Amino acid sequence: MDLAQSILEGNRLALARTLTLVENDQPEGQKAINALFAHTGRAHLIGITGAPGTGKSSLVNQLARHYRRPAAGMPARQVAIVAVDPTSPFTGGAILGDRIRMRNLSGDAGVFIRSMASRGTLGGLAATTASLVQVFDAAGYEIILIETVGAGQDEIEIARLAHTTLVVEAPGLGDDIQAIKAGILEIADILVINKADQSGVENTERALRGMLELAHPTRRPFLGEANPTPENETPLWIPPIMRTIATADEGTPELIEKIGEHRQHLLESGEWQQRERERLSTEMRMVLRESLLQEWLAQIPDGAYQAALDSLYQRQISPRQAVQQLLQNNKETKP
Ligand SMILES: Nc1nc2c(ncn2[C@@H]2O[C@H](COP(=O)(O)OP(=O)(O)OP(=O)(O)O)[C@@H](O)[C@H]2O)c(=O)[nH]1
Ligand SMILES: [Mg+2]
Repeated sequence: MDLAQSILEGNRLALARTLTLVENDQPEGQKAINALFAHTGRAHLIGITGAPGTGKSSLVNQLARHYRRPAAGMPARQVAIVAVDPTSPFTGGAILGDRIRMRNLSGDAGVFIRSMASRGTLGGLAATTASLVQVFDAAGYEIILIETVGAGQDEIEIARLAHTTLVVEAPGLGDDIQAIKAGILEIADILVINKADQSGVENTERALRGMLELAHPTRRPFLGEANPTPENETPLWIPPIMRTIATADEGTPELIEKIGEHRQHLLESGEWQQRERERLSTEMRMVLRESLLQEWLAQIPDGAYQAALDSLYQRQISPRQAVQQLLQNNKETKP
């Protein structure tokens, strides 16, 4: 079966098989991506991240339902959900929990849910997620929801993949400013206070607002400086704070509207195209670096790399000297 062709024809089995091949870094998976790549670039990638247990999966579930059954006049969108779980071996239960919470979506052919357990081998979690997303994009999934847990380097890298990133907080957690990692606030396009049925919502919102002002100070002209002409400036997006109750499906339509506004903002400001280009160039650079390294390592004399490392470990040479020596020796030993 030609996987790429079958995927383009809407074959879900081919899609599932390709996702597995891609996740396991199999050459067949890469071959499919090569054939599919021209069909990518249409999906809206939406990242959902935040501390464990804030209700991300419940929220993703509601978002997907609304995208499938939109308000009158809007077309239903095909939705893919990628649940990224970097600590999977230890939290197998959490994945199962996600599957159960998302059960009211199963049976809908317009939704495809994928839990990602492996870190992949080439380029790590972010690179593997990027590849999976490309497959979904080509397959015609217009909305791709990517759920990640926490604020580690992996999560931030994955968030950079998304066009729109939602950072989900819950009352109680947000009261402690220390609990909100500055890094994760920086990547937020929309802040969501979920579990708005619980007490402490106001405190959380106040804390978030305070942090937002630090992260995104509103620009005022200095004394004597001409007022910046708004027409000439790229409009600034200040992350809005939204409240939701995912378990009662409250606030979801408003959240979807904000997500749409953010998309519109990206398109009108030119940031959409800029983000796409940055992402693609980063991906190409990553692959190039890795390929050059592997190729070069394969053709240097046996033991040369280890010898350089040993000298380095004994502090006879610095890391730069080690590299210089390797590059030099390699040139000299070439015919
Ligand atoms: N009261 C209340 N509970 C909620 C709300 N949203 C989710 N929950 C509950 O919070 C718990 C965690 O929800 P999940 O959706 O699994 O949270 P998560 O952020 O995906 O969790 P991890 O993926 O494990 O980090 C579940 O018991 C949900 O039923 C809400 O708006 N209000
Ligand atoms: Mg979850």
